[in-house]
Amino acid sequence: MTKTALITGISGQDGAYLARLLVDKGYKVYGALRRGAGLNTGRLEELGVLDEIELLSFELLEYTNIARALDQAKPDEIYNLAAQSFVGTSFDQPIYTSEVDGLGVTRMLEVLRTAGGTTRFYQASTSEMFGKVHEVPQRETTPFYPRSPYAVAKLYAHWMVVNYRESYGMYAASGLLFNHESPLRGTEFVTRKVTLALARIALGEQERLSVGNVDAERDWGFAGDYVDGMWRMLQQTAADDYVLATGRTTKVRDFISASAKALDMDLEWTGEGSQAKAIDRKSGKVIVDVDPQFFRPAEVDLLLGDASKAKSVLGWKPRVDLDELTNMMVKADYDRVKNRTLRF
Ligand code: NAP
Ligand code: G4F
Repeated sequence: MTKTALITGISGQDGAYLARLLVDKGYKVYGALRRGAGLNTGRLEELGVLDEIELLSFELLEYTNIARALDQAKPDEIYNLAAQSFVGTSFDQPIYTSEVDGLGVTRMLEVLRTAGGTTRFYQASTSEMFGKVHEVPQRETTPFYPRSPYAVAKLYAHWMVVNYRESYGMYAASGLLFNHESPLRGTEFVTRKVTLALARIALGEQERLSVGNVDAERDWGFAGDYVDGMWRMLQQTAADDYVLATGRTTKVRDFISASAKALDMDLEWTGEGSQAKAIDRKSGKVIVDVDPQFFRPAEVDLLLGDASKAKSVLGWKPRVDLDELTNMMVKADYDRVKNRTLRF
């Protein structure tokens, strides 16, 4: 029998990859889309899945929109990917972020609970909840210490998922996902900001890239692998929480160097903190510097995940490593800039 899925946050990076995956598995997919000045469907078009899904108008702040989307889609599975997902913005918009990323999830759970039924629910939780980390690597049992309004809101939502599971027996799973990237990543996130800027620099369209804390370390994987993990979490006998991560952590400055290398640039770093700079050895030009406007009031210095539980229970493992991911992102941005096909 054909399964039906409802994906919120369909216009985002993960929404597009998950829609592609579920359509390929034979699902009927409804995508819940926020309508702004225009329809933000570029990523769905890039993966060739826009015409294979049904879009529903949806704003997570509107209780009625959630109820209507559930009524229209009658899904077997819901993937709640919608969120104000940029950590930096959460310091400027802490109340809005809490409303969407925190209370928005309670709204969804309440609508689901009162509707009854057997719909399975996936919540997009995050490694940011580990924040000022208590242990390395981080796993499902690691205590949380959120360091941003985004992470605090996501932690509230995570505990609501656990609470609804324990209180009402709902199938509600929480994915503790470490950073995952792709050519469809938003340009405000550091990996895509870097690959796009360096592609422009290589093509003579930009002089310099300015970033924030180049010593932050992240466990970066490929988004296409992580949506497969989300799906696996909803195929188990009982709902649970799982870390998805690669088990390798890399400094921002090393990601920048590797991206530059993929464009035939050879960077030499000098200075520390706000004085850090990278010079291209071939041209002698400073092409990367640090602008304190990109520092955060509180930083998550190091994330490194242990996905052993997902490996043993879900049979999940990442397939694309960071070197492949870097090359994939650099090539996509280089081609987009060169061919003037940049859309997001
Ligand atoms: P993304 O590209 O920023 O996508 C976020 C999506 O949420 C967009 O479709 C956005 O719609 C939608 N949205 C935002 N506010 C909304 C609202 N008020 N009502 C309805 N929709 C709203 O994020 P992503 O990287 O795909 O991540 C997906 C989810 O996983 C997010 O919840 C994120 O917090 C979480 N997560 C991501 C990562 C990661 O590394 N990517 C890791 C852990 C957890 P618009 O297009 O209209 O803005
Ligand atoms: O790419 P980022 O903005 O990602 P961040 O903050 O880790 O959050 C992402 O991953 C989370 C999972 O852990 C998700 F939950 C969340 O939704 C989002 O997808 O920043 C990564 C690191 C940070 O330490 C930041 O301070 O890079 C550092 N950084 C240094 N310079 C920069 C920059 N980040 C951005 N965005 N821009 C910079 O210029």
